[in-house]
Amino acid sequence: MDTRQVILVTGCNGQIGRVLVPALRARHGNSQVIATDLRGAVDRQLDVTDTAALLALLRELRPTQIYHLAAVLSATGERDPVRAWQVNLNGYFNVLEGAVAEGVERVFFPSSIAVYGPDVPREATPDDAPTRPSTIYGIAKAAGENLAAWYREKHGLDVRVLRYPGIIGWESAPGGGTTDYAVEIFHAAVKGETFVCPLSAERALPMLAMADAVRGTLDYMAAPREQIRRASGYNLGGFSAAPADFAAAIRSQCPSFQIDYQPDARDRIAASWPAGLDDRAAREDWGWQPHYTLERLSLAMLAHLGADYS
Ligand code: NAD
Ligand code: AKB
Repeated sequence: MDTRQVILVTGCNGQIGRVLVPALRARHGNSQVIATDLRGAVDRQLDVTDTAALLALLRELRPTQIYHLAAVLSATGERDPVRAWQVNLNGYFNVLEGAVAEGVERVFFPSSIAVYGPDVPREATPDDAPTRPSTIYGIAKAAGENLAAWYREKHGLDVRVLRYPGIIGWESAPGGGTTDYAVEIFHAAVKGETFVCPLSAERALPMLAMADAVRGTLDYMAAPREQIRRASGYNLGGFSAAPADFAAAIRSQCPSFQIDYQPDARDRIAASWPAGLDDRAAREDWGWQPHYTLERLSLAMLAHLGADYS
């Protein structure tokens, strides 16, 4: 691989981009990372569905790597499937085509536990479980995984895929996802508010600390190509937790915390997803190891968000 790295990030102003971009800059240097999004604080504005604009930007900047974060998440996607498909699949296709045309070496595509449907083992779901998703978001992510393998095979493009669980961090706000509640619950707790939970009490999902997700992503992208045996991606596990588990972890620090369960459409989406992931392949192939448990992450969330422990 070229030692000169110029890294383009799409969707930089989202929950993950706001943490990943500073981490990329710390590793590669400020000027080597070009952060793009539709609006907000960006180095360059970019709508990934605008094929001509995307190609022009790639031609101008000649990135060696692209971290393609731009997306419409699961809950929003079910309400606006046309936009979800345009951004999540057509936008990604534009990135892949542009990457081939402009000689990009490596592309990161964040997939999701949403690729799995209700017909897989819910506990420790294996990488090779069938992907028959029930959301438009999951359908686009599953197609995206297959596209990654196809571009690797046909064009030699080094597309790398991680299936993220719900990501939880104090640094940034999530938007439009089914797992957003797992961040919002901590914000409610530190404000002393009752949290109205959109998932039922025992609806367990795989979760992962933002710090682990960012470190794992950078390590995975830096791993030598021969270590990446799975062309269509890896499960990235952290821990499994249900809303009642988060409530208990918060109550151990904030005994007066209250939660009111009012399951909505997000609970039905969550019911179709795994409760936990088997991520042994990531551990064996490129050394993945999460550091945060539910308890450790809960303490860190409350400390960073400024919980009043009285
Ligand atoms: P987010 O919704 O917080 O941010 C997405 C960003 O994409 C936003 O800043 C938005 O402005 C931008 N965007 C939307 N449409 C665009 C377009 N047409 N052109 C350019 N930018 C556009 O998402 P996130 O949580 O930061 O997730 C980043 C990636 O990781 C997504 O692909 C998501 O599917 C994936 N992922 C996230 C999680 C999670 O828990 N956060 C879990 C699994 C996978
Ligand atoms: C969502 O809930 O849509 C995301 C995801 C797990 O892909 N957080």
